[in-house]
Amino acid sequence: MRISKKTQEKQDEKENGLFFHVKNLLPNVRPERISFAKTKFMRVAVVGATGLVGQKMLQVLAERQFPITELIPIASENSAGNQLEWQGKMWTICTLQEGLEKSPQLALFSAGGETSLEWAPKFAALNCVVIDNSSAWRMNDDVPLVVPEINMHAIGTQNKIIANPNCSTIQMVLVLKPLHDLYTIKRVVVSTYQSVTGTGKLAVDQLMIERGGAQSENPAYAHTIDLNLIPQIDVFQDNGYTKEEMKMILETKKILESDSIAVTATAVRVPVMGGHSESVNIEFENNPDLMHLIHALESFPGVKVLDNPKLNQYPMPLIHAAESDEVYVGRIRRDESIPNTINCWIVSDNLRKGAATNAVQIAEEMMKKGML
Ligand code: 2RA
Repeated sequence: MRISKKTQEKQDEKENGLFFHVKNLLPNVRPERISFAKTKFMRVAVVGATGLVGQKMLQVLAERQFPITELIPIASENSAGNQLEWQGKMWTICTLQEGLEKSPQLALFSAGGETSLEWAPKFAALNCVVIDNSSAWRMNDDVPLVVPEINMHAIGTQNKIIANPNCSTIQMVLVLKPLHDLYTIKRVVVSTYQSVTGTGKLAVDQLMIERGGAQSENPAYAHTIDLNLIPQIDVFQDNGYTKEEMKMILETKKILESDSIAVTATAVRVPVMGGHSESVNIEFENNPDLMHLIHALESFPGVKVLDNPKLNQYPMPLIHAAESDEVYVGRIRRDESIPNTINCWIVSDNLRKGAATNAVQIAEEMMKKGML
């Protein structure tokens, strides 16, 4: 599916002339393969292996040829004992306790905050590196919150639990980072348009059942999602913001290592597959040069600029982001209502760069540094 999409894009490129500001449209560049010879054993646990993110983690581990000698898929007691196929072999799904007893060197957790709070320290105590996709550890001062292109330096040899940021934060900070380095960000105003895949299988089922004209008997949301928008992601906090909005605010400051960046967010669930989208207004201390700013984005790893208004080209979740590891940015323009400010539109596959790919990249970088 990815190949045909890229082929179509290349065809479009030929027909329309060169895309403005597009670095390249080649399929994702995979990192150099980690030498398997150097890694005699790599027992890797995937906690939450049957969920949407867990399944994507397995897909990304296989695609990137992460050197695994033993896969330890872990899921709920209900699934334990079932077989799961991965890389042409059958692997038995374990409980957390069974997985712990297999003493993995790496565990990718995506099974919710409570599971992570209880079990991540138990795995870490056995010298296992835990990369946790829940929000449980993200704001803990002793736990690095990492996007590899930005702050691998936050991980020290003492860190056994590493937090994977929230999906909507990852795609935003990848765009903010090169711009903050150039012009110093004062304030960010973001509104999100988040795919149902961010909630999980139940939400995808709800959308599809509603699209078929029926009502889900076990809905993920309190409201209809098909042909609707829900301006609530996660639970409300005392200040009137949702937990998702507060994650974006707090995690951005931690990853960019700047308490002075003011962030305000409105997070909205939309009946969309393929990725999360964000309308982002960024105010700088210094007046940005738009061409220079675009060049900085084009040069930043993991970011692709797709911005050609004359040809109606801008990033879209289903068309560009789905099954891609890139963070796409377009609609880059000055906010003419206020000095030193731009608007842009950021789109990325929330299950890949927003979750699985980022987690696997952290593990790859730790291996390269001899931390794993
Ligand atoms: C969502 N950000 O989209 C969440 C998933 N981590 O609901």
